[in-house]
Amino acid sequence: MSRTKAIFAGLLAGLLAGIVMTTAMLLLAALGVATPLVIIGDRLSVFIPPGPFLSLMGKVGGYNHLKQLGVGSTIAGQLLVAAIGGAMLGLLARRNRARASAMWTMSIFIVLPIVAFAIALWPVLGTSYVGLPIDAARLVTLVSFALCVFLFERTLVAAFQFLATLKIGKRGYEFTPVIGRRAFVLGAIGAAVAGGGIALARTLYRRATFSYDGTQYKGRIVEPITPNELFYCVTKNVVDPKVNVDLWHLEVNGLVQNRATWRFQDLLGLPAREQQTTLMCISNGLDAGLISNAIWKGVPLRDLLERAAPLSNAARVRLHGVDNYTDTIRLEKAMEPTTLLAYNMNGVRLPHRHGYPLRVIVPGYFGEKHVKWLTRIELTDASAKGFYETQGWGPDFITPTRSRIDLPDHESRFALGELQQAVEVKGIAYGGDRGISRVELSFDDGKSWRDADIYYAGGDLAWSLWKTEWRPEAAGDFVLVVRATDGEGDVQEWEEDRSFFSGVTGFHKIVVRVTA
Ligand SMILES: Nc1nc2c(c(=O)[nH]1)N[C@H]1C(S)=C(S)[C@@H](COP(=O)(O)O)O[C@H]1N2
Ligand SMILES: [Mo]
Repeated sequence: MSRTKAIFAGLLAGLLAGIVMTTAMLLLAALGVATPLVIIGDRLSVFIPPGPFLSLMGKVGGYNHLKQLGVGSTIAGQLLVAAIGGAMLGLLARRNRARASAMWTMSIFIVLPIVAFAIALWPVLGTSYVGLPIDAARLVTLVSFALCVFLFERTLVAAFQFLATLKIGKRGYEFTPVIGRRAFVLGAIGAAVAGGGIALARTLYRRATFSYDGTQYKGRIVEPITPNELFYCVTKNVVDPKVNVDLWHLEVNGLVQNRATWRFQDLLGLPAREQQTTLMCISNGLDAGLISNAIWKGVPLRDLLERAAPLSNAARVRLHGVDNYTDTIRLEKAMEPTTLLAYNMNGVRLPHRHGYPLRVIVPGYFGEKHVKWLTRIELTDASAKGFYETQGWGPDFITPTRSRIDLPDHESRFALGELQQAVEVKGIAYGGDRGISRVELSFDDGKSWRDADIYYAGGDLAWSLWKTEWRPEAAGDFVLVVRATDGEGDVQEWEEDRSFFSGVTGFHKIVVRVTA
């Protein structure tokens, strides 16, 4: 068998086996199992610092495109590695038939990948999009991966043997004269399987988060309480979990005296608390709408922690979602009565995209800490870090005071002669868990200020809504600026030396053009 023919047969067999394996992974993904297609991205993204992360995001056109690129290149990379693996098999089989025994191919193409997979992806193996507890999820992920590589190895060997015919003797595999026809048959099989894979990928694409990830809530539509369908949404996932509550449970473990697991029904039986709390993403720009307000109902985290009895060296609480997302909060913050394990949002069960069946509410902290699809509460020492924190966001995640003008629109125009009534100026003001005591407006880019009317006071943990009437007296370009004072009397400010990755501070400004 010539060297070229051996490589060609191996490449083709490898590619076919790669397609079969990828299709199997897509099928598993459709069943809610974590596959390398997405968890490799999860594992790698924590190593990208926020600066390069954002510039990469900008280059590819946003978070959703970055995720698509991640999955796409993982599939492409997988097929490439599969083809190279096949070529390797071709070369070795040609040189030494004994080395291509089942023992050998199984070690190289099954055992080695499983070991590498388990080691490299250990932190993200406990992922389940149907909500299996972390340890069970890790086992399912590993067994599923093992199945995929087994399928790869068997397909590879069978396809290679189909292309090459065994000849007795030391010369190993030998091609039959009909290799062209056989290659065609294999190609047809590959195309058929790839067709199935593409159909599966389409189904998954429809289920993916692309339609709603990055949803903002701002402008004319803003009300005191954000309706669930309009609540801003951010997720690291390509396909979000859809938790089956019968498979799911909540664990409390780590540095505690009494470990515990809770079923959803048990949590519903505990004394509940209802509170209005605003959430805002750390990446929310001054004029952006990654901020919303809802009424959350659930169990204070403290009630579960007290029963678990944290050990004296416990300093932080690590919160794990079923999607391998984690974040941590200080134990003292976790013990505050307003830090909730929420199961209701505006009077109904949490929608899937907002963390069904259970999420954490941490008033006064950026959205990152409000872990969705919560499945484990782990008491840890002081060094534990979360997903975005590992990337380099933070460090403190406490929300500074912010405000935004929702009406009129930036760069809107009014003609003095046509203005029958005053221009309505309105917006939001948010002071973390400190509340809002005052809102002021400037119509001259901050030179002078006047009070706006707070027409909806959301309390300490939520935003307040304000409005004021404006009667421009002359034509010209006006720069409108808003600034809020929190409940502790601190005026919103621009912290010059604060990193963008700690969440921006400053003032929202708009330009309004008034013509004669
Ligand atoms: N499990 C999990 N929790 C998560 C995230 C995630 O990707 N996975 N994203 C976080 C981020 S970055 C934000 S801003 C908030 C958004 O919550 P929302 O989509 O309900 O508005 O959820 C946080 N909790
Ligand atoms: Mo976020």
